[in-house]
Amino acid sequence: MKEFALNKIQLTDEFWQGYQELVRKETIPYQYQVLNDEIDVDVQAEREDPNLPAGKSHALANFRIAAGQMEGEHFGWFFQDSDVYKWIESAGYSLLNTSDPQLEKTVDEVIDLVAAAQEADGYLNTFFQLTRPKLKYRQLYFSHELYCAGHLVEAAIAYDQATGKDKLLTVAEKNIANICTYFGRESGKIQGADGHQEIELALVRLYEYTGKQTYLTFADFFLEVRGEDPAFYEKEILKNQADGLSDETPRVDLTYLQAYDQPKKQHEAKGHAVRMLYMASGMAKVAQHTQDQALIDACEAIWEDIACKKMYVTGGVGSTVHGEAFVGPYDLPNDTMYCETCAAIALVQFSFELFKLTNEPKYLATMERALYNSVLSGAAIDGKHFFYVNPLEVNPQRDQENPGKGHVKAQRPDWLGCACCPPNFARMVASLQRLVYTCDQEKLYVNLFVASRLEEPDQFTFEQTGGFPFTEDLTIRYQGIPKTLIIHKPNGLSKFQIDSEHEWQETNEAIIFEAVENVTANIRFEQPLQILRANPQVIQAINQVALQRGPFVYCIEEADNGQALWRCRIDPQSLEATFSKEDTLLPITLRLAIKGYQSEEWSGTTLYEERAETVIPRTWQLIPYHLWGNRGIGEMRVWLPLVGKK
Ligand code: FUB
Ligand code: ZN
Repeated sequence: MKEFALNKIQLTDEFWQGYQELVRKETIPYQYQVLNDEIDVDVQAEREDPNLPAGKSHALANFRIAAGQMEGEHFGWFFQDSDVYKWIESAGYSLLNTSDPQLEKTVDEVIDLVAAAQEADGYLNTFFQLTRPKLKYRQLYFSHELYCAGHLVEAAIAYDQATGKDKLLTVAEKNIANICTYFGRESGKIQGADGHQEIELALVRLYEYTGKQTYLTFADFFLEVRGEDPAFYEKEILKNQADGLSDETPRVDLTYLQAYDQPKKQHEAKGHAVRMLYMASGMAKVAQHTQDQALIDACEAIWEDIACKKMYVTGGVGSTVHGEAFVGPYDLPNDTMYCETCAAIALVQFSFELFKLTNEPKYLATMERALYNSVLSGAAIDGKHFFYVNPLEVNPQRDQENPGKGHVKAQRPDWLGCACCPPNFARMVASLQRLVYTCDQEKLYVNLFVASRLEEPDQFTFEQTGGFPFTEDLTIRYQGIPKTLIIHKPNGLSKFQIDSEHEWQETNEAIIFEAVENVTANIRFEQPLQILRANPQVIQAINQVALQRGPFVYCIEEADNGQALWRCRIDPQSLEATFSKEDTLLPITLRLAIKGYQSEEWSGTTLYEERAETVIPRTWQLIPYHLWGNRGIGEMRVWLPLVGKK
């Protein structure tokens, strides 16, 4: 199964077009100003640690210094270059959607700068160029050189697609050629993988874009070589010491790096969440072309481990700040977790690639859960403030007093010293339409209810119209060569009613029109409120429920309900729910009011006492989770405790 080039899909969806416009008009210009240090913004460290870079971005300045256009020193994380690449990628997609000569000119200038910073042999990484040139490709246990190269490749493809300008693609291919001269199976070449995965998936994309087989071969190589020799990084460190190049003696955590074994032999999600999911996306992409059964089995097992044991109801992943990582099964704390925006984006990506690999609809359900909740919560509604960590429960005062929660912020900062998430959010939203459709020889798959028009010249047009998730209907029209339409049903919809002159079949997951040439169908459905419980092994959610409607998980916030949200109590039997249009947070969203209870105020000063809880009736106001944190600092929670005795 394959996806469509972005320019074949025209979004008409009010909700997603709104987000794409926000990214185009606000996020992309703002991010450029931050990367260029033009505006005075509060650049916060991602967690409380005085040693972490903060205060400014300096990402473009690093390129200017490397290009010899400016005096100075490298500043910021050793992967700061990738912020620029992801910004170019989002600008590329945005230009594909809407032409903008001023933005294009700015991107051209940035690309000229990137090209100027590249060394004659193709090497490009401002951190190593400016701080430790003798250690290029020699500190893979942390380096991110190939991670940055991967993001460069993805940016180059987006910009070439959008504008037909291939200058960045030339830079990227030259950089990859440089990597290929140093890495490989031949003797004397490096037989190890980068500390942070990304190159694997990017090389497959480059293969798909250029048709050059060598890129697929190298993607496969980087997956084969990771963990093949678990002592690789230790040897690298010792060699640097022996050669007098570095006296660093870091502890290498092979689990964190997913280098304890070869990826195809890994069957659980372990270690750093973004690395894990970028690697898994690369595995699924390689397997689409090689049909390597070991890789397919590993991908499926890793995904099951995540979706059935390690994912939050919001689609967030990464239960701990320690190593920004996965932990054991069912351990899903709501207020100390990580749930990095990049990890949710990576889960969307991995699920999508697995769907392309297997045709299994369960992957789409997870993709949708992460997309509408943990990904969208990554940015504020002004498009200029960003979460790195996406908690499910916040109590600002307690969080502030607890050093174990230093990473949990109740308000999205202007920017982050480690700014991987903000431009990742922008590129995901700007390229959203790529997730909506896929196809194979006979079938067209409609993966999401997102109003849009798909045109495959000389073959077919497909259109879906409707206001999902804010209305309960969808009209589809297909015209063209005979195709089977598989229309995937989004999460939590029920009672489908289909009007069409053509026959259809309905399964739990999809509505199917077999081999049609010309079909119109009106689809109506219900979006009931879902009262979700977690598997009881998730002890953090025992005796609590989460509320969801369509794709949106809901939360309660202090802004609507006052403080002490822990006093909220719910009775699923008598929970009367009313949805109403809300237009102060987004042009459209649905606010939810539910009849529940509030627990008594604990009178007296005791900490423990034998007493029964009493409750009084109370209405609680909820908003979609992705919109929390847009109205000042305050409490928030997703899981709501069940009432005991009334
Ligand atoms: O290391 C690059 C990115 O920065 C990771 O993917 C994020 O988790 C953050 O650590
Ligand atoms: Zn991130």
